Amino acid sequence: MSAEIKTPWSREEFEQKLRDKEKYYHINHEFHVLMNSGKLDKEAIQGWVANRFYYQVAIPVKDAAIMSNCWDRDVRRHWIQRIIDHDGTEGDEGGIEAWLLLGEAVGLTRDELWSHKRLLPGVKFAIDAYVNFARQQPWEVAASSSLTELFAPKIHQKRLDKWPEYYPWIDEKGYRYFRKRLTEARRDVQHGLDITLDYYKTREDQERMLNVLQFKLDVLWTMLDCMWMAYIEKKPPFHNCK
Ligand code: AHQ
Repeated sequence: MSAEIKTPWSREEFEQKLRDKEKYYHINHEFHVLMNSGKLDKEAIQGWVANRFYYQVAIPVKDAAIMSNCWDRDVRRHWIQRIIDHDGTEGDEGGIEAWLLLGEAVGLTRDELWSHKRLLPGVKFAIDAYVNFARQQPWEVAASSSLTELFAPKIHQKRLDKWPEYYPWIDEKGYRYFRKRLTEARRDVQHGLDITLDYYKTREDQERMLNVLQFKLDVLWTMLDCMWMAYIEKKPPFHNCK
């Protein structure tokens, strides 16, 4: 029997298929559900901030890996902005600095964050898998894996809406990062979407892209699974191996 010839989705259909993946976004992970309903204790909030710091410092490395594989000057002129947004420049200290302020706002020191001493092994494995994916895949494939940010503005807004009410002990200087990403994520998503909708031509390629997006959704979900064990179950790795 000849294989069924599947016609490619239109740009609009393809974009909708990507957006239909929102149900797997980590805003729906029980850890975020507890966080955004005020049910996390201080240790869990501090653990999340400390573990996510590794993700924040990995993003510019991931974006530099994408650029190192990209020969298209115009794409690089756009993509480099993502590195600047996190690493900062003279006068605008950037997202990593803003996350360090979040760390101080929840009662951690900058050294504690930079030491990564609270970084859980499984969180590191998930994030390293994302960076290595960006190193090894064609730059367009790695670029398209950033499209989980289609769903990110909602999660940043949720934190800005809920945290002051549920966690009044957190200094409001910590919220700078979430505010910053509301606009940056929307701009990045437009560029990532344009690249993605242009690159994946055949139906087979388009369906492969859905798996690329699922890989990144799995990275984000797995990070929170590890944090659940450590900060909700209070069972970090080797907790019972005395
Ligand atoms: O703060 C986030 C960020 O800068 C990025 C870059 C982007 C990428 O290149 O993969 N993804 C991403 C995300 C950020 N924040 C996460 C959150 O929950 O605060 C969400 C995450 C994403 O959706 O991939």
